[in-house]
Amino acid sequence: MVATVSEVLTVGFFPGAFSAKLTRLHGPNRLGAVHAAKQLSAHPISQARDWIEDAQSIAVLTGAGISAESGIPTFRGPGGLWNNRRPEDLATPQAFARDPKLVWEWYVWRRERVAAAQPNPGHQALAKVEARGVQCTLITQNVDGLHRAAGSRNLLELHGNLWRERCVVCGREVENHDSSARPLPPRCSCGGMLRPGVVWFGEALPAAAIDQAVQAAQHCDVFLVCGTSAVVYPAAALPQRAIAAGARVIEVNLEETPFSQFAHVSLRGKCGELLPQIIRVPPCPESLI
Ligand code: BJW
Ligand code: ZN
Repeated sequence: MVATVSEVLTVGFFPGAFSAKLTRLHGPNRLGAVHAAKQLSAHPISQARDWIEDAQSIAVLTGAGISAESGIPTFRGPGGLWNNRRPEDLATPQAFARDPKLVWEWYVWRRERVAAAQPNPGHQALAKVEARGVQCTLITQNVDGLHRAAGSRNLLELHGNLWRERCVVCGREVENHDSSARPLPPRCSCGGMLRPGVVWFGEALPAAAIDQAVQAAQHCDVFLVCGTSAVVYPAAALPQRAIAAGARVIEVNLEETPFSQFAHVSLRGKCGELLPQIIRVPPCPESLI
């Protein structure tokens, strides 16, 4: 068994202020010799760019941070949704059973914010990976639909979608983009209450989506972790699975997370600024004319 040495590099706030924090041995990597040569690359940004460019299969996990630059609040951290609200009051089945109107009012308020938002350069850079023709699975914890709006199609929405609604009685699912006033909670044609089509704490994730996400994590060459605090499971376990399966793992986050110490490259900064730097997009033929 041939082992490859990998370095964990962390970028500081100043260009070039990176340091090798840890050296460890990995099993053979699917990127093989090309990969081993490129790992000597000087700067973590060019290292990440090279790995992405050489990869035949890429998986990406995104969280609320990638939509922050579109004006959508994150959950944790400064200005986060959980700063002055308790998840137990708004994002559990028990909260909905107790006070469905309160829960719906919160989701209607969030729908209004999302309806006014546009995808940012972070979403757009990820959509371009797919458009480039490599195998790319975009796994998102976000419910805002901005990846689809940016053009991503091979998309797994692990925590559902803000615009979907599901009847608690007959299970019928509908998509509703109309945020206009209606009595809350809304009702299904069967008379049952409709609930937001998202995954709350204590609820199972959509089985097909999490199964495909695990497959993507275990079979990719490069796994990108973007704008997530990496504390909510089972999504937070995906990057670890990718590492165990031999993928190169790149984290992009404004701050250090519990996962940072395990990433092969951990880049500190905004998704909207760093992703366009590490995802090189070939120029369109027209722009060469
Ligand atoms: C930037 C940036 C920029 C900012 N650029 N970066 C103990 C007790 C109870 C439960 C558990 C427990 N231990 C484990 C559990 C399970 C639980 C869990 O993980 N809890 C932990 C919190 C401890 N998980 C679950 O309950 C899940 N279900 C489950 O496990 O089911 C088991 C089961 C099996 C079979 C049958 C039944 C059950 C479900 C989890 C659902 C999570 N739901 C939410 C709400 C979704 C709907 C909605 O949106 O309303 O999902 S919670 C919330 O957290 C949301 C997010 O998707 C998720 C993750 O957050 P995310 O995306 O990481 O955002 P933030 O805010 O945390 O982080 C943002 C990051 O971006 C930060 O790091 C910033 O630095 C960074 N950033 N700007 C780059 N511009
Ligand atoms: Zn119904």
